[in-house]
Amino acid sequence: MSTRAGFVALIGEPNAGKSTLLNRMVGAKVSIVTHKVQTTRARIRGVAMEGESQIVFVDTPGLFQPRRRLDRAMVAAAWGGAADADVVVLMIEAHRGLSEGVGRILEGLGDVGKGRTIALAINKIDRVEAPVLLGLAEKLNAEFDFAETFMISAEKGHGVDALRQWLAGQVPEGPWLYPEDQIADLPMRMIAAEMTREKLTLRLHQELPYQLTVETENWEERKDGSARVDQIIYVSRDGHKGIVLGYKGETIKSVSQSARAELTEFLGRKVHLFLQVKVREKWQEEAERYSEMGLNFKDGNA
Ligand SMILES: Nc1nc2c(ncn2[C@@H]2O[C@H](COP(=O)(O)OP(=O)(O)OP(=O)(O)O)[C@@H](O)[C@H]2O)c(=O)[nH]1
Ligand SMILES: [Mg+2]
Repeated sequence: MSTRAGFVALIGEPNAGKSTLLNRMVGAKVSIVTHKVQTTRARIRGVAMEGESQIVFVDTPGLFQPRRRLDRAMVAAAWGGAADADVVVLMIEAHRGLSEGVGRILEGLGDVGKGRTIALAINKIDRVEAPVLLGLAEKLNAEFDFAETFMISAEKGHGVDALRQWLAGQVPEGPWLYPEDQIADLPMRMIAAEMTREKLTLRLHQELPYQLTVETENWEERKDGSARVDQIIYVSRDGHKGIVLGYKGETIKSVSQSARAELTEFLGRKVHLFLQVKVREKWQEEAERYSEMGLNFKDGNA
């Protein structure tokens, strides 16, 4: 039997459940997930095997109307992911339906989607009744010519196998792109920085999660088999530093503990995690911050 392999981009509005689906498809937490919008900032690949097919899922930042340089770079990365993929899966939230944002994405797909297979995945079906779903599927298919429609719950796993099996038949024939046992290609230092950013996003309120970035500065393998990981949290204002640290350093301490626990589990060995908060007013205008995130600085040009 001949093998197949290809890229499947997951696109959609922020919070649609793209990262949750990627993690489920891959069977490991490769991409961070929070209940807040704009969690994912760059493209993250995760590899899934289905029969003789290797499906490389590409998680993308949510598509929204960008205001800042960082927003623009994120949205560009998402559309770039769609443009580079063999198959695009548009994910929408069942309970939100055909929102204005989804309407704008459908317009964008008119161009980017040309000559590409595009499927619809209505996610979070656990939140609505069946008749609502059928109506929504009909409405969306009247708006856009989807190759196939799936009703799924990325979180609970409903419908996910059917989607994966269908995708396995859609990716082109060809040799596998990654070793069979590889699930991700993000460098470990970046995965570790993302874990810390997830804990910060969960812990901090309002705009703050969007005003910071995390970088792994140093990674040292120790003789006893443990790893020492040093990370910097860049914030843009003095006041933000105080909030990230928290009263008597409580906030940063709890963030550090949960990030360390996750990293320890991921690596299967002891980790010493050291976090430092630095104020860097203009970090969102620094090219190096973008390359560290896996984004293209110039994509953010207005
Ligand atoms: N009820 C329900 N919640 C879900 C489902 N899938 C994802 N979620 C939740 O939706 C929220 C957003 O999930 P993410 O996977 O981070 O969404 P995303 O599309 O990657 O979001 P961005 O990275 O911000 O673009 C999280 O709280 C998930 O737990 C689902 O099938 N059902
Ligand atoms: Mg995401």
